Amino acid sequence: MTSMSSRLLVPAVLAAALAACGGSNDGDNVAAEADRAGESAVQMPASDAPVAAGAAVMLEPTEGNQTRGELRFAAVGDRIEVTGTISGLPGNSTHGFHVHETGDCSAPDATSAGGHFNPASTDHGRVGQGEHHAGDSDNITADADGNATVQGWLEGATVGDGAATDIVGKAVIVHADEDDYATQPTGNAGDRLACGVIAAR
Ligand SMILES: [Cu+2]
Ligand SMILES: [Zn+2]
Repeated sequence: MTSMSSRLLVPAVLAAALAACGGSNDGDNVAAEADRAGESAVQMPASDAPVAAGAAVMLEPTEGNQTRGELRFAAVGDRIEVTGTISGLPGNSTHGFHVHETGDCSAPDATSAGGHFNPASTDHGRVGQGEHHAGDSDNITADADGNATVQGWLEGATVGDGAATDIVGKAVIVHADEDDYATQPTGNAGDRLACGVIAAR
């Protein structure tokens, strides 16, 4: 800024603008500080407003396998959308993928996770096509590098509401083979490559 003494005759509006930019007017700065303090003191809305229900799972390999991944579950309408990535699969392969009834991955082969999550006591099948388990989701497909992008969904399940249909605390299993959506009660999807327990988030 040039010498203030040469600008004594500038219009008052411009002088005020310069003061605001330059911060040379202590009186204005004090007033501005007071305004900011007033704004920050305004009460924020109560923070207990409902947020979208969601959960997540970290999948870890079972004994002798390398399959792992991270998935998220989000309630969208009356479905649960499942998104995430899984790695360490054989290249260009297809695998059954379900929520299982017991949140216990402690067995080396993850059989501790039990059968498919089935709170409605229905037959195994394919989500969106007639009768199926609440834990049934479509097969996942790995690319040539063994990575799969998951964009599946569940029907008949809920997230975080504590109901019998709640998937929080249940397990997710990635299988060695593809689900045929027909064989009872497993879809004949074979061994368990990875397991994780679903946690609310
Ligand atoms: Cu399964
Ligand atoms: Zn099933």
